[in-house]
Amino acid sequence: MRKQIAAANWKMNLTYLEGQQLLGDILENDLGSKDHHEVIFAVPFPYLIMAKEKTTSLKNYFIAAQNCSNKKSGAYTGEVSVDMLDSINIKHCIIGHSERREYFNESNQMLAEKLNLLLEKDITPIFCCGEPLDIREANTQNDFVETQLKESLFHLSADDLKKVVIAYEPIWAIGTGKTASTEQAQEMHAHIRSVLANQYGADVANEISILYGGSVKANNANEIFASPDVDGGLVGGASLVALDFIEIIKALK
Ligand code: G2H
Repeated sequence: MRKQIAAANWKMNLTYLEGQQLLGDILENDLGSKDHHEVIFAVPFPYLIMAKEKTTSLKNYFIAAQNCSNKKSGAYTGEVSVDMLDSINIKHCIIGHSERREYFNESNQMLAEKLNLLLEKDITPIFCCGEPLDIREANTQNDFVETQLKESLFHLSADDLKKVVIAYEPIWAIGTGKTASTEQAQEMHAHIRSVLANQYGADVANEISILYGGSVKANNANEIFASPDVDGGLVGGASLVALDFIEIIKALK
């Protein structure tokens, strides 16, 4: 079975102490023990080492950065490099979240550069894609997402592609309380898998975990995750409440 993943994206929320408390509350339930399950916490940069220390002895729990630089090193004030993440043993990193694409002008090309740097260090990229509302209303979301995938991922070898986790996040569903319907999610996840299959073959495409993101909550995770091509979720708001995120972990197939 493909890896089923519950990934928390804390975004720019919580103080250090609040983050420590939240992690402690979730980890004392140790829910990530099924072999094909992974629980990932994408925490702000200053909390990475603390979070890493709290999870190192636990199976199937991982800590992710929420972003990384597309530059290797040098005079880029305020940036955090892949080598820095590697040096503190971080093994996952979100890239291309729509908030970064929109507010920080991240392009598909820039994300391809980040992917290369991450894969060189054997860090799993959680690559986000997804369409804005006007594209959904024009019913051109399949082409839009296909272009994101092609321009950022298709230079990779099949072996490298297999290391990538994809997160489909329709922008109109992020933090809005609106979720894609299970049919809309399944349809797009199947489309993403078929785009990958056309380029890399069905065996490769079938190995890739595709997460859904956008207002995943404790009360809708079961239904969303049940779809055959949905392999878990990237969760924002609901990952900030221990009991809610625990329910979401429990909803993994
Ligand atoms: C989408 C998601 C997490 P939320 O951005 O990446 O956030 O669950 O708050 O919609």
